[in-house]
This record gives sequence, C-alpha cells and structure tokens, in this order.
Amino acid sequence: MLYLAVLYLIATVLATSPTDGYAPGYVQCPSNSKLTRDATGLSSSESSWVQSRKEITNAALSTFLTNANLTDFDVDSFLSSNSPTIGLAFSGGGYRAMLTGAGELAALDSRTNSANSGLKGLLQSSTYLAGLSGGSWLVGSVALNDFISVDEIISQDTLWNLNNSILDPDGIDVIGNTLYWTAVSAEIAAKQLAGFKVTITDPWARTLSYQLLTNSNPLEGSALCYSDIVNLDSFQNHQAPFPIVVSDSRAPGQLLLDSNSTIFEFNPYEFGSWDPALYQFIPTQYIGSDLDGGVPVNSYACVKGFDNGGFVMGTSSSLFNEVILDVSQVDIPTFLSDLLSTFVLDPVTALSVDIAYYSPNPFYESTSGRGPNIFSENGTLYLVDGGEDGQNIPLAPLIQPNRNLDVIFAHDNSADTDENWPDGTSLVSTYQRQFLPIGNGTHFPYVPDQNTFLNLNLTSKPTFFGCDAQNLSSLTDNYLDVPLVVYIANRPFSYWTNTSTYKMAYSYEEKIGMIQNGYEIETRLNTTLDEEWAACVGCAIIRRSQERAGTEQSEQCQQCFAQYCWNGDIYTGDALGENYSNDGLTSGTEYYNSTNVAGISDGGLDLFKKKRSTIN
Ligand SMILES: *[C@@H]1O[C@H](CO)[C@@H](O)[C@H](O)[C@H]1NC(C)=O
Ligand SMILES: *[C@@H]1O[C@H](CO)[C@@H](O)[C@H](O)[C@H]1NC(C)=O
Ligand SMILES: *[C@@H]1O[C@H](CO)[C@@H](O)[C@H](O)[C@H]1NC(C)=O
Ligand SMILES: *[C@@H]1O[C@H](CO)[C@@H](O)[C@H](O)[C@H]1NC(C)=O
Ligand SMILES: *[C@@H]1O[C@H](CO)[C@@H](O)[C@H](O)[C@H]1NC(C)=O
Ligand SMILES: *[C@@H]1O[C@H](CO)[C@@H](O)[C@H](O)[C@H]1NC(C)=O
Ligand SMILES: *[C@@H]1O[C@H](CO)[C@@H](O)[C@H](O)[C@H]1NC(C)=O
Ligand SMILES: *[C@@H]1O[C@H](CO)[C@@H](O)[C@H](O)[C@H]1NC(C)=O
Ligand SMILES: *[C@@H]1O[C@H](CO)[C@@H](O)[C@H](O)[C@H]1NC(C)=O
Ligand SMILES: *[C@@H]1O[C@H](CO)[C@@H](O)[C@H](O)[C@H]1NC(C)=O
Ligand SMILES: CC(=O)N[C@H]1CO[C@H](CO)[C@@H](O)[C@@H]1O
Repeated sequence: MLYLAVLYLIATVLATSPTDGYAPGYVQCPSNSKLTRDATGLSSSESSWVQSRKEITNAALSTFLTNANLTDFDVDSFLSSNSPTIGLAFSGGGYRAMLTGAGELAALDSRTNSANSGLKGLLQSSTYLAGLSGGSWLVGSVALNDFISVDEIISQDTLWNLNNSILDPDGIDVIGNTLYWTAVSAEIAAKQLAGFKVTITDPWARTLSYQLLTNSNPLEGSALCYSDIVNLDSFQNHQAPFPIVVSDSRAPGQLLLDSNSTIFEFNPYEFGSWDPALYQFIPTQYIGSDLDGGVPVNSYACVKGFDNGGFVMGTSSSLFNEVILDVSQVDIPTFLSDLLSTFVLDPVTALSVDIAYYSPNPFYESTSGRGPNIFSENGTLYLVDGGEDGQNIPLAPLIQPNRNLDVIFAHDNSADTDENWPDGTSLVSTYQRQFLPIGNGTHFPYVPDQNTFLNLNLTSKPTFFGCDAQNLSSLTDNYLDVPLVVYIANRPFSYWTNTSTYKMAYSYEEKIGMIQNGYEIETRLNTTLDEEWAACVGCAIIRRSQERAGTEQSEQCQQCFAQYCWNGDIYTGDALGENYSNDGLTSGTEYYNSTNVAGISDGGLDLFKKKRSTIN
C-alpha cells in the first residue's frame, strides 16, 4: 500500500495532465504568441538535446566498435573526427511486431542479460528510436517507462501481460472485467465532458495503456503524457534515444491511403509534419489547445493532457480500433456501448472507425507561409494508423535531411505475404515516395521490387541498401547525406514469429518465444551464422563517414559488403525476366527463368516454399 502511495506520488509529480486523469484540462498558455512553427529545421530543444545525447552515443559507440573487432580500423582516431548518427526503426504488425521487435531491441541493449549478442550497445549508440503501430507500443512503452529494458519488462507480471485479450484482461473473472470497463468508460466520459470529441481510439488507447504503461503509473498511465518523457530521468540524462511515434492523416470519407498521405510524427517536444502539405510543428504538450493561426484563442485556456501516452500509441495503431467493437459481447457501461454503436450502426461513420479525432485541430487557420496548407480549413485533424500508407516501417522521420542520419536499422515485422512474412513492401513505398512532390527533399536508397526481395533472399538475412553513396548520385547531388539502410526482416529461427497481426492474446511461453526469435534474427542466430556479424554492422555504421573522408574500406568491410549489400540485381521471378529494370543502377544482373522457389534461410526454418505470384 505504501509502495503504491509512493508510486502514485511520483506519477502525479511527473504527469502533466492538469486533471490527473485521462481527460485533458485547461492551463494558462505559455504566451499570447504563436505556438506553431514552420518545419524549416529541428526545434532548438531537439538540437540541443541531440548535442548532449551525442556525448553518450560517442562513448557507447567507442565500446561497440572496439568489441566488434573491426580489423584495420582505429576506433579512437575514427571517433575523434566522426560522430555517426544512428536511427532504429520498428515496424507495425500488432503484438507480433511489438514482441519480435522487443527481441531485436534487446539484442542491441547493453543491459540485456544474455550471451553476448555481438550487437550489445548499439541501442546506447543510437540517437533516434522510431516506432509505428505495433512498433509504437514497443517504443512508447519503453520510453514512457523511463527507458525500461526488455529484460525488466519480461520480469514483471503486470507490464506486457498478454495472457488475455485487451477486451477481457481478467479472463473469466467477470467482475474484474466489469470493473475494468467501468473505469475505462468513466475516463472516456470525463474527456467528453471536458468538451473533447471522443472516438473509438479513446477506449482503444486506454485499454492499451493497461498493458503497456502499468509500471509507470498505478493509474495505468491515465495521466501520463507523451510530452512527459522530457521529465523522465533517462531523457533528462540523455541515456535513451529520442523516441518518435508515427501516424498518417486520413479524413472521414477518404477510403484508401497512398504514398501521398501526409505523415505526422509525435516526439517528446513536438507534433506535426515535415511534409509540404503541412510543414509545421506545435509543442506536443499543447496539442488540443484551441488555436487560430497557431495563436491561442484564449491565452488563459490552453490545453494540456491531450497528448496522453496511450492516446499517442493508440492513434499510431488505430487500425486496431475495430478490435474494441468486439467488446459489445461483454457487459459494458452504457456510455461506452452508445459510443461504439454510433460507429457500428451508421454505415458512413463505420468507415471511420479507425480515425482518431484531434479536435480542436492545432493547425486550424495556420499557414506555413509556404503555400497552401490542406489542414488549416478543418476544425478537426484526422489521424490514423501509421502503417496505412503502406510504409509500415517508420522511416519518414529518420530520412529527414535535418536529422542527418548516417545509418538506419529498419526492422520489418510486417505481414506482407499470405503467410505473414515481410516482402519489402514497406521499403518499396518509402523509396517511391521520394519522387512525389510530398517527398520534399527526402531521399532513400534504391530498393528492388517485392518479388526480388523474396527471390534473392533479401528477407532471409539482413540486407544493406545504399552501400555505395556514389551510386545514389542519380537521386540527389547530396548523395553522401542519404542514410545507408540495414534492413532486418522477420524470419523464423527458434519460433514461428509470423503470428497473425490480430492475435490479441499471448501466453507467457508464446511471448518469450517471440522475443527470443527476435533476438536471434537481430544477432544472426547468436552470431552462429556469421561470427563477424558485429564487425559487418560496424562497417555499415562507419561507411558514410569513410565515404565523406574518402577512406578506403578495409578488406574485412569489403567482404561484409559483398555479403550483405544488395548489389542492384533484380529477379522478379514470375516471367522470363522480361520486365527487368535496374532503377538507374548500372551493376544489376538479370536472372532469367530461374526456379521460383527461394529463400530457405541459412539455419532458419523452412520458408517460402511458394513465393507470391504478383507484384503489389
Ligand atoms: C541465443 O541466445 C539467447 C540469449 O542468450 C538464448 O536464449 C537462445 O537460446 C540462443 N539461441 C540459440 C539457438 O542458441
Ligand atoms: C572479439 O574478439 C574477442 C577476442 O578474440 C572475442 O572474445 C569476442 O567474442 C569478439 N567479439 C565479437 C563481437 O566477435
Ligand atoms: C500525388 O499528388 C500529386 C499532386 O500533389 C498528384 O499529381 C499525384 O497524381 C498523386 N499521386 C498519387 C499516387 O496519388
Ligand atoms: C476536411 O474535412 C472535410 C469534411 O469532413 C474532408 O472532406 C476533408 O478531406 C478534410 N481535409 C483534411 C485535410 O482532413
Ligand atoms: C507461418 O509461416 C509458415 C511457413 O511460411 C506457414 O506454414 C504458416 O502457415 C505461417 N503461419 C501463419 C499464422 O501465417
Ligand atoms: C536463397 O537461399 C537459398 C537457401 O539458402 C539458396 O538455395 C538460394 O540459392 C538462395 N538464392 C539466391 C539468389 O541467393
Ligand atoms: C500469465 O500467465 C502465466 C502463466 O502462463 C502466469 O505465470 C502469470 O502469473 C500470468 N500473469 C498474470 C498477470 O496473470
Ligand atoms: C555501385 O556502382 C558500381 C559501379 O557501377 C558497382 O560496381 C557497384 O556494385 C555498385 N554498388 C552497389 C551497392 O550497387
Ligand atoms: C511486363 O510488363 C508489361 C507492361 O507493363 C505487362 O503488360 C506484362 O504483364 C508484364 N509481364 C509480367 C510477366 O509481369
Ligand atoms: C525457361 O523455362 C521454360 C519453361 O520451363 C523452358 O522451356 C526454357 O528452356 C527455359 N529457358 C532457360 C534459358 O532456361
Ligand atoms: C528540400 C525541399 O524541397 N524542401 C521544401 C519542403 O517543403 C517546404 C514547404 O513547401 C519548402 O519550403 C521546402 O523548400
């Protein structure tokens, strides 16, 4: 009891929700002036935070590169003149993505208690950590729990307890479940009573918090805001990477999203979009404030608490809102059943089940002074699951030229194939987006089509894209600024981690199986498939710095690149190679008429007996 009281005290001190609960509340505005800003560069807060973080990452990278046993490489001399910026991205895909991603993350964490993964310390060496949908549960849960380690999460009984679905967390305990839904309903009702429009994302967000935020707050994160991360020790001391959660915009009535959809990011300081369709940011803690042209309508009534941590993760994973609709079988409070039936009964609204309402729209009547802003007209900003535009890996924030990344580790736990494995679709979408007007100066290395991903085994072991910056000169003059991408796709080693995206409950054994397989994916089966895997990762990290300095790669790094880089080959496999295209690369080889069976991974379980027959 005393323990709870102490925790509660800590929680309320940290929580910025003025209501101490899920409902947002009113506070005095920081000033009468504009709260929004143009996306011309990083916020000054992020810039100075990153500068301090770099001191930590440089030290961690020194240890990492030393332990990686790079040959013909002087770590100290390299780090005295270079400071590579590393980003980690974790895809969507429900609990499959969260759990497999957790194993992958654990392999990079120096705190993980296991045989040396070879890659330990890479998390500590990274500046950015991005998540989307199921990946946002991992990133958000870790960040909002003050950079908790995966080991520690597993050791706890309540945090990440997936024994039962979110709909009936207490299993067959009817009273327990009823109390749970009563509490959830009361919190959503309080938000509505405070004058904010609520949607299915609200109950989804709250229930998600019971699983993901329990540790940080005895009230299941009800008052914990995404912007509260800035007050946590791990963030204040720059011990953790900068956590970013991604979401897309989709208005009611708009049915399909494509690469043209505007991508939003939540970071601890700011919320907004780099895309020219908006090109603005607002302090995350003031989302929900009534603004006109970025200026508070009433300087005594700004809003705090709208950026509830669960609500941010719930927005990024709003495709799961439909799961909540199934709760109608259980006895739930009238307020909630009324809210749900609005969506079930009205055929028009039913199409909007996945939309999270951000009302008032913080960008109402705002202009970036850079042309039209399609979001300024509406009183509500409509956001959906970050994976709905096909870019299921949160790469957009990491390829912003302002962030200057050298290398991105792109973890793909998507279910692209019929059997729930990834096939590179996400990378293809991100690659293509750079050529649209909305790409706005972002660049991404060449990648092949999905059939090639499968046929050339690019999903069966880690694959590097953009290995030679020079070869990207047809994309941009600033080719040295295009990050190298280390693509790591879900594969089975010790466990079938291709569970359905909508599998809502995992026993303890299943949870551990998923996490362990993620660990093995990341480490190349505990480095048994490649003893030099850590060195090869080191080669990827130092590559752009070397290219800028005109330094030749060591023999070892050349061998690593020969093994892990996509060299431009295309193998669509379906036809007789007639539709060969090498996307501007000069070195591609065309494979004609080869067998259509591909991809039994080295050491992995038997996979891809039948490859997909169509290109998306
Ligand atoms: C890989 O290492 C992890 C962590 O030490 C361990 O749990 C797992 O059993 C190992 N896997 C294999 C196949 O040895
Ligand atoms: C680096 O070499 C040392 C000594 O040979 C060895 O103990 C260690 O496991 C190696 N590290 C990696 C990541 O291979
Ligand atoms: C994207 O928007 C541009 C105009 O901004 C339009 O020309 C193009 O056709 C759109 N592309 C897709 C795939 O919708
Ligand atoms: C603004 O709202 C209207 C009506 O709901 C909708 O058609 C339009 O797409 C919305 N625009 C944006 C950018 O959300
Ligand atoms: C997982 O993958 C295996 C091999 O591809 C397949 O046989 C199995 O049906 C898949 N499971 C699911 C749930 O898709
Ligand atoms: C893909 O992997 C399988 C199994 O390791 C191998 O037989 C096949 O040759 C590989 N394909 C290519 C193009 O490397
Ligand atoms: C979840 O189930 C495991 C057994 O599979 C049990 O040890 C654990 O206590 C359960 N957790 C909770 C919170 O009920
Ligand atoms: C880059 O281009 C050179 C020259 O055409 C070629 O030898 C090399 O294989 C290419 N590298 C990649 C990763 O495609
Ligand atoms: C090759 O491309 C042409 C033109 O786009 C298309 O009609 C044809 O179906 C393609 N062939 C295969 C086997 O994909
Ligand atoms: C390609 O496959 C067809 C049909 O299986 C076969 O007739 C042809 O000889 C093959 N071509 C080559 C170059 O192997
Ligand atoms: C690099 C680039 O093209 N940046 C543009 C992104 O969009 C804004 C707003 O339209 C422009 O001002 C930038 O020049």
